[in-house]
Amino acid sequence: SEPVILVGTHAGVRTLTLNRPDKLNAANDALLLTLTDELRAAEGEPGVRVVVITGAGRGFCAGQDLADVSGRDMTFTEHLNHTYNPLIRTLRGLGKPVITAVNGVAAGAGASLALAGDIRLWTQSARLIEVFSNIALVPDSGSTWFLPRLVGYHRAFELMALAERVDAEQGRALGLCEHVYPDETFREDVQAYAERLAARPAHALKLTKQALNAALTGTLGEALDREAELQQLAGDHWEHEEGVTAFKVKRVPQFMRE
Ligand code: T3D
Repeated sequence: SEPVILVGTHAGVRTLTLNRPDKLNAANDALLLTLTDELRAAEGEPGVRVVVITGAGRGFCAGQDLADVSGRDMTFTEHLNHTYNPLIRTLRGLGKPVITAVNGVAAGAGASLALAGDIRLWTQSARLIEVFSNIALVPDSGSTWFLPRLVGYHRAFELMALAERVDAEQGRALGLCEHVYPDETFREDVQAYAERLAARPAHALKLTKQALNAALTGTLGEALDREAELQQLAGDHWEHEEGVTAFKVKRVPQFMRE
């Protein structure tokens, strides 16, 4: 049978494609566990500098596969702790940038996954829906953490309570994505963006991601202490020397050495 996650690598960019297109890539356990395993595998591969998560077909991810819920031998809490939560933790903890390339509808936990990316790129026809309340569940997989930080408490509550569709234009205005690309060129535009990111200093970006994620939950004092500590790690790395040397001799820095 078809693999639930397709894996491809081109020019330092590892692309993980959710592959249940007939169901808009609704997530079953195999999809969630495989995606988490693939993120962990990407961490260990030096040739992979950026990871892209996207969907096959016309959807990005329609959230939990609702055909898989009844008769399950796990509580909701157990299920989240077994599948979605390790996925979101792994994504945000990964020492490499993760781009969520939202090629179509992102609903429920699929919306959470879309928001969890370090960089979020949407196609023109993408839609994000905090659909949980339609089936009388609460937003999970990090949506209650991501969304209010992006749009504030009140807009987040309204989007969640009414399960309103956010289109690409609104998504960009609300800060739910960094860029919107035309449907016709989306895959190429995502690859080009990812390659641009792959050419940046990987070690410095790893530390930057670590610092930003910790700063979102801590105090200013903690952030200043952490910056001072991580700056030493960045400053001692060859990337820093390369950047400074390139600046002085007026050439483009070459960060793709390893
Ligand atoms: O641990 C736990 O289990 C709790 C975790 C919860 C996390 C969650 O994500 S809860 C939220 C679950 N997701 C939903 O409730 C979304 C359900 N889907 C929709 O509302 C709509 O499909 C969309 C708004 C996403 C897209 O609408 P549309 O009109 O573009 O497409 P469609 O025709 O509804 O869907 C196309 C097919 O995909 C269709 O199958 P068919 O009729 O062609 O055979 C549809 O049934 C299937 N599909 C879509 N979403 C799901 C799904 N099948 C199973 N599960 C889905 N979530």
